[in-house]
Formats: sequence, structure tokens, C-alpha cells
Amino acid sequence: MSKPVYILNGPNLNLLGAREPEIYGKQTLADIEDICRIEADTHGLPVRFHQSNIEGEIVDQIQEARDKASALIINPAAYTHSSIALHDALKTLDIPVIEVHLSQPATRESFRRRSYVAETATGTISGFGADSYRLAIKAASKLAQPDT
Ligand code: CA2
Repeated sequence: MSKPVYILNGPNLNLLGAREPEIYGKQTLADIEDICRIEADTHGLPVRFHQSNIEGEIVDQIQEARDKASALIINPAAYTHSSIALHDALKTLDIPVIEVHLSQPATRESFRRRSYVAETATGTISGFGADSYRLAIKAASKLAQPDT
């Protein structure tokens, strides 16, 4: 069995579907997890899906991914725009890192234009709603190295 793709989700994404559907869509995070698992299955990739509202827990997950994951997909939510701790943790990874966003932060408030994560990522996919995650898994399936 190959190493899983880690899919990490930051603060407030557990509220998806309940508020602001015009920005983030109607799907819940559980719906997005289902979409990810279905897409990953088509590529034969196992998935570890996680959400936390706590910055340090996300850092712990990134550190775990260093030797347990084949690729890391992360929607850091608001920590995208503030977290040097996530930036530093992500910089330690030797696996592909894909930053995802449901919305297109560049077209929103000016404080969303700065991403501390983008500088550490292999690439960023944003603005496609839940499809951003599906596209990120496609990218991960191309980039992830088979187990040695
Ligand atoms: O578009 C994205 O995926 C974001 O990462 C979502 C973050 C936002 O801070 C980023 O700039 C862009 C916000 C996630 C909060 O999700 C909510 C869901 C439902 C209700 C309220 C917030």
C-alpha cells in the first residue's frame, strides 16, 4: 500500500455549508472529504483527511507528513494569511505540497492577497469550490513519488 496523501484543513472549514454559501459553496466538509476519497480512489491513492481550528495541531500534522505522506494538500484557511509557523513547517517537507482554496482570495479583501503558504508550495489551486480539492488530488497523483 502506498503512503497516503495528507489533506489538511484549517480553521472554520468545519462550518462549511452552514454559512456564506455564496463564497464557499453549499457543500459541507464531509461532502468535500467524500469527493476527495472518490477522486483519490480513481488514482489508487489512500487519503488521510484532517481539519483543525488549532494552528499547532496543523503543524503536528505537517510534521507527521514528513515521513508518512506521499504528498500534502492543504487549505490553511485564515492561517494562509498569517501563519509563519505553518510556513516554517511546510518548508521542511520534501514531498509535493499543494495549496488549495475554495474561493479565489486574490479577488477578495486585500489582506487575503498575502499567502505565507504559497512560498512553500509546489503549486496553488483556488477559486473552483470543491473542485479545487479534486484538481489538487489530480496534481498530487502526478507529482507523488511511488514508495521506495
Ligand atoms: O477560499 C478558501 O478556501 C479560504 O481558505 C477559506 C478561508 C479564508 O480565510 C481564506 O482566505 C480562503 C475561510 C474559511 C472559513 O470557512 C467558513 C465556512 C463557513 C462559514 C464561515 C467560514
